[in-house]
Amino acid sequence: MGSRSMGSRGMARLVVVSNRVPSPREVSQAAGGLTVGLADAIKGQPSLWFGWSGSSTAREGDEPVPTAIEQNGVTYATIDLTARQHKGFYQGFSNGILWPVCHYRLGLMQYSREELDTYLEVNARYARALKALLEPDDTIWVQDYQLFPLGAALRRDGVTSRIGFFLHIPFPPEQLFRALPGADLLLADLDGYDVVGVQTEQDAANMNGALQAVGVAVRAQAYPIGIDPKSFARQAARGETSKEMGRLTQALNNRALILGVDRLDYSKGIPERFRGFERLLQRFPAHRGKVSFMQIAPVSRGEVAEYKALRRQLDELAGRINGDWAEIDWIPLRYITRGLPRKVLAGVHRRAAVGLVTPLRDGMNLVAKEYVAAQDPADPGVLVLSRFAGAAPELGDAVLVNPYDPDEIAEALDRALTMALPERLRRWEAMNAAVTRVTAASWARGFLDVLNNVQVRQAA
Ligand code: ADQ
Repeated sequence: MGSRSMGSRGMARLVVVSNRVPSPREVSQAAGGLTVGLADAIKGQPSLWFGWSGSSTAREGDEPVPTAIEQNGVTYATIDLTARQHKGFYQGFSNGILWPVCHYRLGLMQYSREELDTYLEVNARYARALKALLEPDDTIWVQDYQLFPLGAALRRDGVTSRIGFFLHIPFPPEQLFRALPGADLLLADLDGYDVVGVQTEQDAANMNGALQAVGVAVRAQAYPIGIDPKSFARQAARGETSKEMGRLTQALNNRALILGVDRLDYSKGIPERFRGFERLLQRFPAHRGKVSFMQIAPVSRGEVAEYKALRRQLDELAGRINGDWAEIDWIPLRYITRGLPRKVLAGVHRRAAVGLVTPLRDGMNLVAKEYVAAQDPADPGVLVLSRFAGAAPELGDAVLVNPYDPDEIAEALDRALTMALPERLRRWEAMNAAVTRVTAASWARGFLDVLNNVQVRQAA
């Protein structure tokens, strides 16, 4: 087996690199999938977690000096960026260019060559700072779209260790990705990795098509990510007896709850979902006054123009739908732009008769898996899920919809709200088996077992 199973003396150190490094406290209380999976992977073995500190106060021209803290055998090392680097690398190329392209939204890409250059510059900066911290036996695992070129940058600096890369977001078809100026460069840089992982078979096929088209040898494989279903189910059951849940019960007044939970992001299809709910009220009058749709969508990337526009659009849409449909004793749509504590969120999931998860495109979508894990096994709710979520192939027993069609969302909602218990049970059991089969921990283990078994490269 790989070096993870070797005696502690020979155990390779695991080096995780991600754009943001969680604090030791965030790791110990890890709630979201990525941190849970990685926290589990680093547990019990010497590890280093490297990335950006969150500060953009570095001075132009200064070489970064990592700040390191150690806790429970894990070293957390971070570097600062300059304000210019943060803007060009993070807001600009990562979130304003790569994010829309990878989510099939070429029209939203605001390309600038300067931002591509800053992206490459910051990746080279990460590589230099990381190299100084490396030991010969390290296994390096790079996370996500902010760091496509990091492996190649490390190789250029002479690093021969095993390096893996996992892309958390979708990878679009070759023709679409290669419309991005600089795409071929990013694809060529993937050759710096020994193992490249993506979420789904579709993403792997797309990426491999692109790699083949530019003559790059490395190939991607699907490693779908999961959650920690046991702990989420436990939190959901516990959350049910909380004070907040009492208030929710009162507010619902026996109405069925439809729930949406997402970061406020245009990839999540929230406006389309609001329209789908409105179509339900228009076309299926029996539900009027009997359902309550709650959308929890904490603001994210609030400084990027597209996200500001989306927020305005949702404010307006929510106001209009409520204005058109509310009664003196009924508000159809509740819209919250703040996050909720994990326990409360899990309890709300359990309470919801319908989990409405309709991204236009999503790498995986952990919210869909969390909704399933949170259900009461004796009386589960129904998941309405976009065909374009990475979770759809695993959760084929959801009511699947095309999220661009409000009528299809309305029909799926009607079906979910009227579904009899035996069908709900059958669907939930199949989905729960899938959510239990692939967890955050098994995802990380699966990837690292492959990575730890590749041949280490020879020094050039
Ligand atoms: P995200 O786009 O952030 O992740 P998702 O997979 O749904 O999407 O994960 C979000 C996490 O944040 C979930 O654990 C969820 O519970 C939590 N969260 C969301 N809204 C919240 C709220 N209102 N309050 C509290 N918590 C909230 C990216 C990719 C996904 C991929 C993941 C992991 O875009 O496709 O599944 O990485 O690989």
